[in-house]
Amino acid sequence: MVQLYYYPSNASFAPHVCLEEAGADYELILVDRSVDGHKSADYKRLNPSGRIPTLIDGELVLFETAAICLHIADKYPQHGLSPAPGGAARSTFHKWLFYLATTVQTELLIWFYPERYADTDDGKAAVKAGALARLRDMMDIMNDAVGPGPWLMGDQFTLLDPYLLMLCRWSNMAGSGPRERSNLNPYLDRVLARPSVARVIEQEGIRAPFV
Ligand SMILES: N[C@@H](CCC(=O)N[C@@H](CS)C(=O)NCC(=O)O)C(=O)O
Repeated sequence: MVQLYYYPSNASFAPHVCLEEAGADYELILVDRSVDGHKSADYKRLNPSGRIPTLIDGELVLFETAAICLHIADKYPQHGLSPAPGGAARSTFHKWLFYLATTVQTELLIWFYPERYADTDDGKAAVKAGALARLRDMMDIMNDAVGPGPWLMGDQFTLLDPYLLMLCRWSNMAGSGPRERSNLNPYLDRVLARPSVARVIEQEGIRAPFV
């Protein structure tokens, strides 16, 4: 059985949805952020970055959200959480996965942790304002990318969809207005309507509205 170290509404959300989509046999392990559990020596032995999530699958210990989602997709290929290797769809899928993980998610971390980039209150406010302006541009890009959907990859629901849903939730907290975008707005409702997503929201005890 695989184990997912998680905290409600953290980056563990997308892998958690992937496990549900795949019908996987898994165990959730709460990392108690209220006592900085993600910075404990025991946790950092698994994930030296001291961040959430981490996935254990037998001898394999994985961190990095995108790598964990890809591992689940590869382990349960019958659920089609990623396009088959070798074609244009797979390369397009990689493009969006890297964009979400390395550009959008990173910008969100700058908005959520401005103290890592500036010391003064004014400096932190400037860091957040810059991140928010870039997040607005990114929401425009993702709005165009989603188009009429129904999913980011068109007809195929993939791991990109819970990933983007999760980032839109955080981006909404930052004030970038994903719900104000004409394609993203109905898209978010479609992803939220997936039974797997509803189960994860309930299991993690996340209050409505999600985004
Ligand atoms: N690139 C990492 C980022 C993970 C990450 O930043 N997780 C947040 C929670 S959403 C975290 O653990 N933050 C605590 C910290 O940065 O100290 C990933 O995708 O797994």
